[in-house]
Amino acid sequence: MRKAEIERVTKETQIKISVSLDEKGKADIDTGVGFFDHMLTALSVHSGISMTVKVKGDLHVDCHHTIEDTGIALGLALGQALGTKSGIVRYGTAYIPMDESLAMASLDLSNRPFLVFNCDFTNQSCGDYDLCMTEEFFRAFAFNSGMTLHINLLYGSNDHHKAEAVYKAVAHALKTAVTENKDGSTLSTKGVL
Ligand SMILES: [Mn+2]
Repeated sequence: MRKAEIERVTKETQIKISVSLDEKGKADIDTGVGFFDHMLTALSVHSGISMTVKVKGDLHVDCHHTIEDTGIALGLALGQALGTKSGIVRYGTAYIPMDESLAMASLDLSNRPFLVFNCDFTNQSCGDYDLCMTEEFFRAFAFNSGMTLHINLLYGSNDHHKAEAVYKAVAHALKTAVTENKDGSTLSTKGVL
């Protein structure tokens, strides 16, 4: 099962998203922001989570609403697909290099939304993607999926590499965390998340 579909429409964005946790990372992404499509494709392929993401946003303003609202809807879809979050590994941590850059992501599918984000960019944008939206995307994604998410860029110089290493590190941490555990139990001393 482990699937979900979300449709979210506001005056700023129209979003349709579906995710499937057990269908091998097939990505069909169109947000209107090329570099963001590149990042979400990496998130899907490297997490092993199939994602269809179709967004029509107010790009005549800038990319802010499009990226933040995609994070909200994708987070809601992930949370819905995970249900009670029982029967999964729950935690994941990954270090991912991309050439000179090294990113670490560590996450807990805990229903305790939190974001720690330590990554500075040199430039304002990659293509029409504002790099400051990386933090906004992951905040929306973490808060709407019920995830504690820590992102640290250890070092790097090229902004494209830095951002891509971050998205891929989150993807690999997520891949581990959503894996079903053998006995289907809830990994919590409280017995419930
Ligand atoms: Mn790239």
